[in-house]
Amino acid sequence: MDGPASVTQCGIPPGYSFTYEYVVQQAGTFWLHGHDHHQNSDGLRTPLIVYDKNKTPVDYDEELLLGFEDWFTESFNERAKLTLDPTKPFPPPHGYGFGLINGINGNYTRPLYFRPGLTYRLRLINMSSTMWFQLSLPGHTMRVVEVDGEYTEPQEVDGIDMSPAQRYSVLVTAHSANLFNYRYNATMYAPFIPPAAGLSPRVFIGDVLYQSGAPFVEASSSIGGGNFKWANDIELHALDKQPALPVDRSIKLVLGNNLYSTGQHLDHINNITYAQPITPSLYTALSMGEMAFDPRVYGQQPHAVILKHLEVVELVVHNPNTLPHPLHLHGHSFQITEYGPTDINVPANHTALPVVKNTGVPARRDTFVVPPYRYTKIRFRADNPGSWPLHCHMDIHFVLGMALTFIEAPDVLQRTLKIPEAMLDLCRVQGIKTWGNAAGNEGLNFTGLPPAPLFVASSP
Ligand SMILES: [Cu+2]
Repeated sequence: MDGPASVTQCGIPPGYSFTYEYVVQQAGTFWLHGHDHHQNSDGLRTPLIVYDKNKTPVDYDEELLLGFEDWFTESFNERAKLTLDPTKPFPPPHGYGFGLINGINGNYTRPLYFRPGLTYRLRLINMSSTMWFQLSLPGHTMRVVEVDGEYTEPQEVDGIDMSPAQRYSVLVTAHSANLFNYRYNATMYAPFIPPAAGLSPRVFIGDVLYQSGAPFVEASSSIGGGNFKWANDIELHALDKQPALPVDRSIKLVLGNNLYSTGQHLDHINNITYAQPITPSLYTALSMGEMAFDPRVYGQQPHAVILKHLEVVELVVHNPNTLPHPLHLHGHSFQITEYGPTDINVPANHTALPVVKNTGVPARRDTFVVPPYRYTKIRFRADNPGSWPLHCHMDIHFVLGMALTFIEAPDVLQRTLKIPEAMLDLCRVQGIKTWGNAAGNEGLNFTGLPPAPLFVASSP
């Protein structure tokens, strides 16, 4: 019931409907979105809040939601055409996105209404396809208590900085008197989009209203400057105090963008540029018997990595590029254990930042950033049999192939999982086989699957 097209199911065809039924196992701040190509970029997305069944482990009086989105005047396809054309300027005309907060132009979003003395849980969700968002409430203190659906020990910060797909909950206690009103500051930016007055970054100033008519307290300190403290996931600790897992297997992944034999510059992980199989990878895992352990049956471009049931996997993800990549792993929360400098293709004039680790009680989350010329290490236990994508959550990078597929415990899957007929029907009505290898054939016969573009090592 995870949703990604050609991974766990066939997409819902136009004019059809499908009901997702699943046991909710995790409370927290989530969102849902179309997961076929660039559907998220074109707006198929919405917040999804899961409340605790029992008492919430952090105390607050009320909660407020701020959902952040980027919005462009062109469709994804129109924008991609301009962005990927090396003869066109970057960003393309109108390429500076607009920012939406709670679904409307962020300049017109309803104020946050505070009552004196109450503690609010602000749920923050960045549903953008491309842009980062920062939030601060000058004159108030924030305490981080949740990251991507995982509670953390409360930690005081001045601001939150979210990549696409990341979420946070912060507690804010209102002042005890309602003599003044305040403002919040939401800044939309992307580390790779050049500044342009009023366009990048785009700043949205919203009201924090205690009493209408009361004077506003203007921000005295500069956001992001001096001692300003952003939330930093490597410094957070899981509330349940789960220690760093002992690693059974370490997997090195290198992110990149290179020239391929098609003449295009494509994104890749370990030189393989992702493309969807014909038969969803999960159905291949279920129907190929012993061969389900052979990564080749999933096809070359779906880039299957087979995980053994219950092994603790460490991913060491290197980013020898100038852009940060926000990577989302499906099916797991993972521990954030280390950031450090990559040793791959580093320009001579680059100043390496030091290694930072959290191998005591790390925070868990489901979307992590690999900054430029850094690596990030994460750990998780392969205790959720399935087929789970790892992919960049900037839509353009996902579309260009920065993704792979973890095939987790196919033996356990084959013993325990039965796909509902209504889900298989989504494939049948589209003439897609629900068994066999990536091409819907026996063994290693891939007739019908387009050939994988070849990696060309040296870019012109
Ligand atoms: Cu990316």
